[in-house]
Amino acid sequence: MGSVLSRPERVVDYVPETVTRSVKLLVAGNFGVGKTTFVSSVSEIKPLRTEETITEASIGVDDMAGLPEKTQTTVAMDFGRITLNPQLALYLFGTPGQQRFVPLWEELARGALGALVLVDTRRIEKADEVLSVLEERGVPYSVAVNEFDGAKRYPLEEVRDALDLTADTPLTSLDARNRGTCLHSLITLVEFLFHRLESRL
Ligand SMILES: Nc1nc2c(ncn2[C@@H]2O[C@H](COP(=O)(O)OP(=O)(O)OP(=O)(O)O)[C@@H](O)[C@H]2O)c(=O)[nH]1
Ligand SMILES: [Mg+2]
Repeated sequence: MGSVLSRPERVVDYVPETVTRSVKLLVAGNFGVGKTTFVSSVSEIKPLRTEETITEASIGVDDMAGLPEKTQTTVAMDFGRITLNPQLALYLFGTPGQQRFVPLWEELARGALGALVLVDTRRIEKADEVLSVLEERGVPYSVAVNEFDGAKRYPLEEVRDALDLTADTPLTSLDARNRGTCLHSLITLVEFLFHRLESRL
């Protein structure tokens, strides 16, 4: 097996026989923060996407502010897989970002070990609801700032304060189009979740 950084051209559509452990993770975040892009960047199988074209029916319902070029939105989920090391497969479920789909999370969150929450610092206040939903459902999470082109960069400590994250919540930054940065955030989440599990044994 090659490095996870060199994607095997998505020819791997089976789970390698060496895999002994599989983990379900959510990729969450509010509307348009880059969840579908993230799952697509990371997945070693052709990701399942359930995107629909945004229509006029969205006006006044979905939060389009700051996203004038967005034409598609996830209506059910994104799905991808990555074999992080020969023994460990991650199944990634990207949530739909629009508020009206939050009830769907109930199903998606079932059995998830944790969540990676993407945030866009230009609309950081929108992340609060996402974090609350995860906290209510007892899903542990880490946070990653998706650094959009042209968005102001803030020190991560400022982001931590703005989101009121606890000191042990992992916080990273990434570019959802860049596989290496996405993997870094994913590995940080997995290490956090495994340490958390071990400390409870
Ligand atoms: N510049 C830049 N653009 C990005 C990045 N990530 C996503 N985008 C773009 O931002 C838009 C929204 O990305 P999506 O991946 O659809 O976001 P999403 O969170 O899945 O959106 P919903 O499913 O509607 O909630 C798309 O046009 C992406 O091409 C990024 O890291 N940098
Ligand atoms: Mg999406």
